Order: sequence, then structure tokens, then C-alpha cells
Amino acid sequence: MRVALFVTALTLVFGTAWGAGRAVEDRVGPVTTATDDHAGDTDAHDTDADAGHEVDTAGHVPGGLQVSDSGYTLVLPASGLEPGRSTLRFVVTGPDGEPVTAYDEEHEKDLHLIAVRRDLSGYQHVHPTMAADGTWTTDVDLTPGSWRVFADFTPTGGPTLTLGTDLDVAGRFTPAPHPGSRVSDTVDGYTVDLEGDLDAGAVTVRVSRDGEPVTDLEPYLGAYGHLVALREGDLAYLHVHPEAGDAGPDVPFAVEVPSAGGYRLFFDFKHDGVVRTAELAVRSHGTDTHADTDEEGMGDDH
Ligand SMILES: [Cu+2]
Repeated sequence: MRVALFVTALTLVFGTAWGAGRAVEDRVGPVTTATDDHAGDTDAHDTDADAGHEVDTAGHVPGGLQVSDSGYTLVLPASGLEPGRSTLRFVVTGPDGEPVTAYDEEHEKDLHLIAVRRDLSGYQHVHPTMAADGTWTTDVDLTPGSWRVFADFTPTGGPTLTLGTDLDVAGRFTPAPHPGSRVSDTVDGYTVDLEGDLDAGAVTVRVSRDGEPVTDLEPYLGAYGHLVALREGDLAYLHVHPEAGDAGPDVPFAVEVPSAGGYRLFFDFKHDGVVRTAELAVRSHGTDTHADTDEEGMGDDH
């Protein structure tokens, strides 16, 4: 209920700001509709294939921005971690305040943990193991700096959530330079090219090696690759779905982009028994179909 109220309030605030400068009668309708659509319905975007175009700009909060949502909270050690390889322990507490011990599998795992430094370097995607008391444990390898840690999971009987929190690692650090636009990355002799358009909601990742397309990718997390997309600036964690496809070279995904801006894409793929990660950087000009020509110009100064 509190979440519904929060979403409603956010919708109203956002809706009002967004409508500023338009005729009052123009915005009353859409705001009311958006409120009704979103109240208590956090999963609407999963079932409505059409949702990507008109829902997210009006009140849907992207994942990964909140440490607590729907009564579930990600609890990491407040003391941070030492640099280097170490063991990270954490729990997810539920609405009753106790650690959650029952999860539903998503993409073949009960919980996916993503760690990335706030300058978007050092990306790691790991699968912790849970003790009977609900304590999760995993190895991570962290350099000094401020890290963002995401837990992506579905508690049994609860909603699918991506909670995020910061983790400090002591020491001097030098921020990683921005890669600019990067639609191709090379890792261990593999070339990964990004095709398609974030704004169209669909991208394809193409994997090749020595100029030859790779056609025998191995399944990884229920698909021929796993894609995580983060928004630059706040590290919002995007909703990405693998689409059915072959074992390469093309691996298709559906992506919901919440706004115009820069995005980093991290593509994990498995070949010859090894999981590798390619890192890409692209811009979105926004999928808001309400954007009129007068708003078009605002995105072009980037
Ligand atoms: Cu995972």
C-alpha cells in the first residue's frame, strides 16, 4: 500500500512537472490514467508487450535505485570491504524484518548479484550461495572506491525486485575515463558488436572471433547470454529480457529504456566453457512517444 501511494505520488509529481506549459485539460486525462494503471500493479510492464512506449515515463521507477522496496531490504555490511578479493556476506530482509530464505528462480538462479564501481568500472556478475538462515555469501574482487551492489531476485510470494546499495572500499582511486560511444568491444579475442536501437526497445549482440561469427555459444542463465544495462548518472538497472534465438552469432534482447541518456551494457556470454563479459556504451534519445518536436531539441545537445 505504501508503495502504491509512493508510486501514485511520484506519478502526480512527475505528471505535473511533465505537463507544465501545456493546457490544463490536456494533462488531466493522462495523469489520472497513469495513476490508475500503476497503483499496486508493479508487474504491468512484464505482461503488457506494448507498455514500453507509454508507461515508464509516467511513474514507473526503474530498478536498482532503492535499497528497500515492497517491504524487502538489501542489507550489506555497513563497514564496507577491504580492497582485493574478499568474501561479501549479506541478507535480504522481508516484510517481517527477518532474512528471506525462500526465493523463486529467475534466469536459473535464486539471486543474481551485480557489483560495479560507481564510475562503471570493475563490473562483476556473481551468484552467491545461501545458508539456511538466509545469509548469502559470494567472492568479489573490489578496487578502492564507491561500489554499487545490486541484488536481483524474486522472494517466494513477493514481487521481482532489483535492490541496490552502495559499498565503500577504502583506498585511493582514479576514476575510469568515460568510454564515449562504444558499440563494439573485444574481450579475449572475441569481438562483440551491438546492433539495433535502445529507443526501439530491441538490441542484438553479435559475437565473433577472428572475424568469424561464433555459432556455438553455450547456454548461460537460460539464454545464449545475459545482458545488464545501467543508466549513467544514477546507475538505474534496466529491465532486459532475452529473446529466443540461436546459439549465435546474434543474441537478441528486449530492453526498456526509462529515459533519454547514456547507458552502459554488460553482456555475459559463455563459449568453450568460459564466461566472458563485453562492455558497451550507447545513448538513448528517449522512447517517450508524447515527446513533441519542441522537446526533441533538448536531447540533441548531448
Ligand atoms: Cu546472474
